[in-house]
Amino acid sequence: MPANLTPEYKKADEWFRSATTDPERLTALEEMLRVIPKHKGTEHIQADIKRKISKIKESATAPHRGAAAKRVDMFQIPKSGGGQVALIGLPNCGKSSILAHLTNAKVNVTDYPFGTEKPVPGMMKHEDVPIEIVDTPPITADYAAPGQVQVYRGCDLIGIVVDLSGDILDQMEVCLKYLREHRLLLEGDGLHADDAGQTLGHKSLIIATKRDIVVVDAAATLRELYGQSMPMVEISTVTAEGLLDMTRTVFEMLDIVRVYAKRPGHPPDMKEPFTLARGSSVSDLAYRIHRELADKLKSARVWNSPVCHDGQSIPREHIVNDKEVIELHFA
Ligand SMILES: Nc1nc2c(ncn2[C@@H]2O[C@H](COP(=O)(O)OP(=O)(O)O)[C@@H](O)[C@H]2O)c(=O)[nH]1
Ligand SMILES: [Mg+2]
Repeated sequence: MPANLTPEYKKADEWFRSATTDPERLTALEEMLRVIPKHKGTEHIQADIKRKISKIKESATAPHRGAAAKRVDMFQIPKSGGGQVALIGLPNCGKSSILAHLTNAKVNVTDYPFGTEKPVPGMMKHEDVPIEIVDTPPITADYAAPGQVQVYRGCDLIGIVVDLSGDILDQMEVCLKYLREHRLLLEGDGLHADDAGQTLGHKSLIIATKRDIVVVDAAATLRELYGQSMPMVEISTVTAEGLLDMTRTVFEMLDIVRVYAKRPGHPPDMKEPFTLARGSSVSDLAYRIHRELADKLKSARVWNSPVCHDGQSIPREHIVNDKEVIELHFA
């Protein structure tokens, strides 16, 4: 009996074939199983999908052994700082220049394409908040480095870098196609969840570069076409215009707050704020500072708060605000 597979199924199958990690493969397989027409002609395919699903699930729970488990994956960037933004863009659009300008990372800025071969993380700052930014190899209409998708899967925010002096529409289309194919945008398929219940879609913003050399107003066109769907900033790494706006927008989109911890009888540590997800409480802060101590948190006081007066006692449930100074008293 013919299988008569639907376009929907073929799309899921393509997704499976392009998937680069087991969690993504698993999600794609589950999608295939969900959309496959259920009749006799597809029974063998259904069985095959189920077999693949159990195999992945088994390997996920099996203890890792030998060298294979230890292999370092260069596309797996461990996170640090208040959040991680990963750049995506075509060759020469200015990705590496952003890192060269804002971080200490050693990147290759080149006037020829494909100067960046592997992802390179660097630390930029919004005021005193460190935010990690990841430079990546370029993508084109037909090529992206195998494994690159993992960088985007793991980040908090995707920065679509568009060279204003180039073909802006083509660049946007290539990036959006790649992100959509991998369910990385917060729209349509991006809302698809992985097996841990996490949506695959990520927030994204457009970083329009080379503002200094554009004559015609390409930025206005870009904003008109895509400004509704995501925030956009215009920058130049030559004149440094727009860079503060970029780091501020990234900070706001990360939905984090910074707070300064204070020990009773000591001045607050204003050098290194703690960054917490917006909506976190005083208990969450205590937990961040010291797991074991969190249970012993007795009381807390706050300064520089938009909702309390300086020195006010606050309960452990108090939702912390950006820039608050919090004094923690442990039993
Ligand atoms: N005028 C101007 N040139 C830039 C700007 N950003 C990058 N470039 C140039 O564009 C070329 C490619 O930059 P690069 O950062 O290596 O791009 P990547 O391939 O996306 O990493 C280099 O010659 C840079 O000097 C900018 O804001 N203004
Ligand atoms: Mg580069």
